[in-house]
Amino acid sequence: MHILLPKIYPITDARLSAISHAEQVEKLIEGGANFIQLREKYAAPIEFYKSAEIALKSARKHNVKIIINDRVDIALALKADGVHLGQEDISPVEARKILGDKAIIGFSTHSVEQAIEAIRFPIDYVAIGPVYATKTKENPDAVVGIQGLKKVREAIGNFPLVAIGGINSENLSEVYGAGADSAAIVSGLLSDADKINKNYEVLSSL
Ligand code: 3NM
Repeated sequence: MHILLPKIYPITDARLSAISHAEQVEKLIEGGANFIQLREKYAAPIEFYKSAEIALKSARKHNVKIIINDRVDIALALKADGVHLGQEDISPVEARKILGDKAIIGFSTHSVEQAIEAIRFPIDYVAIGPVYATKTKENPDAVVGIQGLKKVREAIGNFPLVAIGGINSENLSEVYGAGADSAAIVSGLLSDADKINKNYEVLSSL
């Protein structure tokens, strides 16, 4: 099942923005976002669950899709629109069994080989990264670069492809030029909470 990805795919970060997932979602929606991933690497599962529940309520009011990072259980419990899985999370095959046909399932890859393997899974999009150096992820994989992104695009045909890692207004056009359908962005969107809506507007107009 392939989906139509947004050009800009925001991913929340409560530490970096210093505001809640729900507040980030509201600001992103003000800026025009309609597809947002909630990512929480530090809080306890109960805290993430509660804060995702509030974020999801405001998303629902605006018909905005919410994808939960890593946690299939939280996505299922909250009836979120989908889940984004990493190489060390439960397999997309199991996630598909749990969440059903309608769920959106994304899968992170960090090399051409992983991307080729990924498209055999029952997923809706592949993410490749980090395209550029990033400070947002702890222990990131090696930078794949624009050349790596191009190679992934060539290897996976027209499969929906998200680029991630160090993307900002300056390198965005290069990322699309290399074949990404969508750019997933954390720090380039929300490191200054007061500018989140404006940043989304600007990035999505490029
Ligand atoms: N995943 P920023 S890089 C969450 O390579 C994440 O799979 C990556 O944040 C990967 O836009 C990354 O601030 C961090 O660089 C992206």
